Formats: sequence, structure tokens, C-alpha cells
Amino acid sequence: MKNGIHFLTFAIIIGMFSLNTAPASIVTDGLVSYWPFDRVHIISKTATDVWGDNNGTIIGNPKVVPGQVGEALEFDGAGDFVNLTTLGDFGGQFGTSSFEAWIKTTNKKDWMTLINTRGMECPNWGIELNGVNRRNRFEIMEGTLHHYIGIGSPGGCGGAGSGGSVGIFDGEWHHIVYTNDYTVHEGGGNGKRIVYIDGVSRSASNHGFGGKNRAFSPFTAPVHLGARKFPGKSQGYFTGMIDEVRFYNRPLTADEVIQNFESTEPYNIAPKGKLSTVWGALKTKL
Ligand SMILES: [Ca+2]
Ligand SMILES: [Ca+2]
Repeated sequence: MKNGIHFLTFAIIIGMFSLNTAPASIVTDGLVSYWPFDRVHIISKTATDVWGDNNGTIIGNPKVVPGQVGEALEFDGAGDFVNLTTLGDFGGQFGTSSFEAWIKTTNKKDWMTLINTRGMECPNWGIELNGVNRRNRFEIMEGTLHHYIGIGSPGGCGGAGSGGSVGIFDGEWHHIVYTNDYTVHEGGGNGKRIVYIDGVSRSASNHGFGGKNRAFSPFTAPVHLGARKFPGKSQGYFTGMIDEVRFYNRPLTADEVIQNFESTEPYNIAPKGKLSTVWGALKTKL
């Protein structure tokens, strides 16, 4: 009987592992990093990257609160952000990408940063909110979307497009995906960026990057979530909640954006290192 119980325990644990290795319902092709901000994936000031090797460092005092999927981080607009590192090999390229996050805010008046990927060469990019005619980032303002890409030095890769209207400052969760491509487009230019809000393509812009086949320049400083980082100081702090942050090394398709938008399951793979710990404990017991 004792052996039977052991077998049952074993079977249950194997079952748990089987569950844990089931494919996530989100798109994983091209996934570089994924910070769920679920309580189980936050250890002290470390926000675990459950997919890649780019654990984030939490700065300030964001709170872990109920999120869109599992838990999320709540930023108070005063000194809170997450240092997501330079994203390793991915951040060292002139590549294509997608950035994705859920956000919840009611702040429609203060300039604030969602993501800031500070590279030295153009094009670099970010997503900011409530800014006014600021280049070098993608802006979401109540009523209008604007794209501002790259500082014009050297080589002048700046450009801007705008369109669509948004109403995301309503205190509800909204899903934002920003894709960067460098294919040649009918409308001209060799860079294309699309923003999807709540699964719908809301704005696209084409840009000429001086003939360079690149969608973004290497990240020469850590990518910041929730603040804009200038040398020696941070500013533009986000006020509200951010959840389920992901980077991909390619532009997601419209269908894939919808797939992620509709995914509500918390990421179910144990944080790295936990599996071997559980196995070790199991062996000891058996
Ligand atoms: Ca979460
Ligand atoms: Ca704070």
C-alpha cells in the first residue's frame, strides 16, 4: 500500500509536469523574453523572464496587484520602473521585433513612458503616452496615434505617421502590440511599424531609414519599462498597471496578435531552477 501511495504521488507529480510542459496559448515562435509579473515570477526585486534569460530588475516600489492575466505590476508615477536589460543577442541586432504589453491607466495628462529602448543609432524607438510632438518614439495620445521614429542624426532616419483614434485612458485593461519590420512598402520607405490596440491594427507607418535594412538599432543601454532613461537620470514615469510584457524577434501577424490578445491563461511553466529542486526533493522522499 505504501508503494501504491508513492506511485500515486509520483503519477500526480508527473501529471503536473505534463501540464507544465503543455504549449502556452500565446505565440511562442520568435518569443525572446516574457515577463508575466505574476507573483510566483517575482522574487524580491527580480522580475523573472520565464522564456529567455533577461530577468528584469524592479526599481522603486511598484506593487504586485491583480492583473489582466494573473498578477501585474502597479506603478505610482514616482520613481518606479523595471530595467529589462539590453536583451542579450536580440538587443544587439539591427532586427525586426514586436513589443507587447497590457496596460491600465487613467492618466491622460502626464507625459509617461511605457517602453524605452535606448539605442545610439537610428532608428531607436519607444512607446510613450501623452507626449506632445516628441520625436524618437511612438506616441499614444487620447484621440490620436502618432509615430515618431528615430533621431535624425546621423543620416536622418526620422519620420512620422499618424492615424486612428484611441481611447485607452479609461481605467480598463488594453492590449498593445507594436511591430517593427523593414520590408519595402507600397507607400514608400523600407521600414514599417504597426500598432495594434485590443487586437485591432490601429495605425501603420512607413519610414525610410536611409536605405538601411534595419527596424531598430542595437540596445546600447538597458531597456526600461515604465520610465524613459536619459544618461544619469530617469523620467516620464508610468502611472498605472502593466502586465504580460513580451518581446519577439519578428513582427507578429494580425492573427497572432489576436491569439495573444485572447490568451488569458497565466504562464504555467515553473520558474527556472524550480523543476530540479522539486525533482531533488522527490528523489529524497522516494
Ligand atoms: Ca501577469
Ligand atoms: Ca514609487
